[in-house]
Amino acid sequence: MKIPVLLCLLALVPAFSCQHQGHSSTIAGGQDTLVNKAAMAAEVRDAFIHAWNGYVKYAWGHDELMPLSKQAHDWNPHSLLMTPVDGYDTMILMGLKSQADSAKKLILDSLDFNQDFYVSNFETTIRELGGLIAAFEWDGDSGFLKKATGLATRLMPAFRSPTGMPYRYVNLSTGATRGNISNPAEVGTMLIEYGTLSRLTGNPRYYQVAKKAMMTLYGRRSRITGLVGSAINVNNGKWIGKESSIGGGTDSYYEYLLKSAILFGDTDCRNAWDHSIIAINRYLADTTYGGLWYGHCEMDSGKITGTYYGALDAFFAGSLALGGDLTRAEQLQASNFRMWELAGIEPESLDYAHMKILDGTYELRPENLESCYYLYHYTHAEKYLRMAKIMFESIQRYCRTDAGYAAVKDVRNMTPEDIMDSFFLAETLKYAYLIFAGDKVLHFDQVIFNTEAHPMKRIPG
Ligand code: DMJ
Repeated sequence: MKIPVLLCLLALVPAFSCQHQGHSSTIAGGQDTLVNKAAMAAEVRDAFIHAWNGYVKYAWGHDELMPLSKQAHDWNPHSLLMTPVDGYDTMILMGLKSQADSAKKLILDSLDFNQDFYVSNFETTIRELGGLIAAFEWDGDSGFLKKATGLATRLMPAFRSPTGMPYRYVNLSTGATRGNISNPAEVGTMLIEYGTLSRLTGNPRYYQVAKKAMMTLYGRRSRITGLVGSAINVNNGKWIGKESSIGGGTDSYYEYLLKSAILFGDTDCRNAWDHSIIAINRYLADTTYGGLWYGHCEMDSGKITGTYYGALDAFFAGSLALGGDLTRAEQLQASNFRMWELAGIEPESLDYAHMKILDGTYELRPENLESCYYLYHYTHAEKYLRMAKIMFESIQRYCRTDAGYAAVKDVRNMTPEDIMDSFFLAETLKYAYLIFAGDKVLHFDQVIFNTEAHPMKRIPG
């Protein structure tokens, strides 16, 4: 019974065939030999070592490696060691002892947050604060917690707005703020980090400010649809952009409602997620064009404004799975993989109504592999191992350089770009590794990942 049904489905769903060069079998079919998980985990680990070696050789002490020019890039006038901080817990999980030792020494000896410049509150929270907290959780050295607490103290002035929703930028030395026009992701992606810090330090203040920001934003949802918009003034709580989606600028707000509900047993967050997911599926889910996608609409009317989807949206299959909706999660992951296969690597943005690439950049993003990891965890279906293998192999093929891994300027011609973002080490390679290495390395059900893939331990009570 099983095989003919599967074959029929495959005939109806061309998206499940691997079309680009080098892959002749199907994802769902059983023609391939089983994926050798141990060999794949070793390959991903080697890829991490290669990326890290490039950083060590050409960008040591800086934020990021430029993998083509073999130079260093800093986000600010002074490095905040973005790559080592973001990549540290991946080294621990991969058992890379000597790399972890040298990264740890660099971080503990020279990471200094007393800097007179403005940083993005969101990026610094998810990469630096999240990275340092996870470093403490998995390494145990209190030096990491001290750095994390020092950083949080410097970021906290960002929340001093009339509404409690944070400003986008904060000066780490003076506490001055700027950027009152923000978005759901930058307002509502703090509670995993700040809440965990409260748990670790016993100081409830961190939890309180981050939760207030998130709940204030939730309170500003449309009374008609239940959706949030794209841009909000944190001084008066008025929406400046009313386009609603699950994509960039909104994504991790929804992710954190669900994850905070699970990590902290927070009933307000649970309630907000339960209501939001109904609205998302009612107004943004789109099955008109074959498969399941999530598009854009106007937040009050629910009127569709765009059939756009992209690399960032791909995280949502994982959130659907974590939220218990495995049916939609599987459908969306099939679309995610279809997007990946369109040019051999996923684009930043796609019009799914016409399967037309709108922005061909690939920034070494993790979300597609992240969702694949969630789906494999929940289903143990071999097809997700195959998807992950294909995605990882195309990164090897198109992004690997002699100094590290490079983003792609346009996946339609695979021209490389001189960027290796820190999330490649924090997220992309971590999720790829965890798919193949499995629960022996990290028990999925015992952690919640922040949006930068830093695993926070689930502590009962
Ligand atoms: C990461 O910094 C985080 O995953 C964030 O939530 C979205 N963008 C990047 C990765 O694509």
